[in-house]
Amino acid sequence: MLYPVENEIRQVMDLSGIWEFRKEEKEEEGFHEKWYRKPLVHTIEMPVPASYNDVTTDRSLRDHVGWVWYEKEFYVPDRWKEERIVLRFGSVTHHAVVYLNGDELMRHKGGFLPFEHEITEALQPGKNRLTVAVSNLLDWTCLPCGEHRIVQDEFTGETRHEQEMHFDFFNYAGIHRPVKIYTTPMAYIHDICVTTETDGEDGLIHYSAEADAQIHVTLTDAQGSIVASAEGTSGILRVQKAHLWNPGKAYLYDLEIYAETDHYTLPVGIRTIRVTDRQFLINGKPFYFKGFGKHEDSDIRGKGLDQVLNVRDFELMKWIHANSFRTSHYPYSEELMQMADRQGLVVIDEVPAVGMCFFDTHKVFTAERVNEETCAYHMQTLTELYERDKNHACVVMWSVANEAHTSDEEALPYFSRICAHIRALDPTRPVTSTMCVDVAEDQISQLLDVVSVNRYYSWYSDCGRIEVVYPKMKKDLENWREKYHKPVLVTEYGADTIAGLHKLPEVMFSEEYQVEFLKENNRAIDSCDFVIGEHIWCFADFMTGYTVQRIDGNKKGIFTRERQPKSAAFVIRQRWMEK
Ligand code: GCB
Repeated sequence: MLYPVENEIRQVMDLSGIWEFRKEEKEEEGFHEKWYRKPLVHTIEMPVPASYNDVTTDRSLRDHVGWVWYEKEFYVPDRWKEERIVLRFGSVTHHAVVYLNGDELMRHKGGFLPFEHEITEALQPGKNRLTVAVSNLLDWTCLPCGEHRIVQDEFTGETRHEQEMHFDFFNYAGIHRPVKIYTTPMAYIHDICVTTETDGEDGLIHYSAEADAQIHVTLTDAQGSIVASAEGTSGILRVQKAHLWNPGKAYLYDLEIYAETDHYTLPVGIRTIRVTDRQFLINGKPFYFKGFGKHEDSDIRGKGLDQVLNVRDFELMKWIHANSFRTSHYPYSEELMQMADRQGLVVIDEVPAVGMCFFDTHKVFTAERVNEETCAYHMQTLTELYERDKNHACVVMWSVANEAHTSDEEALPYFSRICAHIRALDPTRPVTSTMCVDVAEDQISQLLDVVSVNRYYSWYSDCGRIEVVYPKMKKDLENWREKYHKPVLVTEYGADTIAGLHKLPEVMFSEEYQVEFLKENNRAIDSCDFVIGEHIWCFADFMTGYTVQRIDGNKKGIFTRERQPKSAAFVIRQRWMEK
């Protein structure tokens, strides 16, 4: 799926700004009363893109479970008459029903990926009205997984939704990424796919384009000189003495695709990826992952796209000498992925498969678990993610889930299908999935190229006992190695830390404890030569749901939620500078 671009042919209109907004008070009243038929009434102003939860002072909106409604009026210029016009959402969390001028246009499930629909015929002359119903409800067929039920309020007797989540971040919702209207000519370039390899000093770009007309492509280097060209919908471009896309040293060529009346520019980085039994190779050189699991999260905006924040986050990652991050626990914005391509940050791209329980081993809940429908939807989400991100040089590995219950007996058949699916889509990138289970119980890492483990010794177990970290972590990592003979990546380790809380000797939640905790984990990591990297949990503090384990969110950030350093940041900076 192509990102909308503007050039001499294609135009883009961004509908970001203030929209009309209304929360449902009664379940599905907006659908029953057909709120999409007429302009919304009883509205408040709501910014787009943003989560709606923290913008107002209304607790019932922050904690709302169910549907809310957005509306925006817009015009398209008369000069677009001959064009094909498309309406595109960067993401709406988690379900969207879109109406144009009172008629349903499209539906989308999944809160972190784009969707679009051609509106050329549906547009009316003059003013148009766009209405979007948005729901944050999650069940076992959704990613992330959740459970919701309709309950009767014991005091008022009214029914309402109750939502249970099995993941550790606040269930922010709304129109989180830009809404755009873009044009193409009637005969247009539908899609492009590139993969790259090297041949000695030369780079090879395999391209294939889907278009309504004859294709001509050229490749320009960063100076604007044409270095290769080809005809036809697919082919190979040879770039002599190619500049490779390297971590921390990105180099992007522009692939210019011309199709009679259409033109599209795709930035392309030439690089190779290979995984051996103990190394992760980028351009044939061993790559050691230094970085973080992150979140798209900030005060007031929630998960809404914020380029100020994105630039700050990348500045901080460069300052601390990080070279990579994982899009825990869902795909991040396209704008962020483009920044990673430009700045040479390496990305592990994760689908929103978090909170996955397979088998009701303990019979704690009566609800269902991950099922056939989840699996089909999981595959569809992987397809959508692949379609969106396939051409990014920064994406070096797919993560198909976070901390699924992989000790459950259904996990192996389930993940066999999931891994086969992503490998069939993309044979060029390795596959991983992060693990929290005990190595002896894990059923699925045989399916993966890299074993990724999340570990919290002296935090969730052996609370306060820093001295257990080194022996336990070392043994644990060695056990994974022994069982699977694959490279091991530590994808999470971290301790909640209240910025400004200082204690000597170090105690849990103090800045000193976080420093010692990380040092001991790093000592264990350094003692294992099969470990290919360390991603600290977490880049910055972030908001979570309500639980007594969290005081105003998860505080395992190396940076605060305001993106300022805790003491550990300086220690990690020194380590990564030298590593
Ligand atoms: C994990 C999860 C992450 C949590 C983290 C924690 O294992 O993958 O989502 O936030 O632990 O802090 O407990």
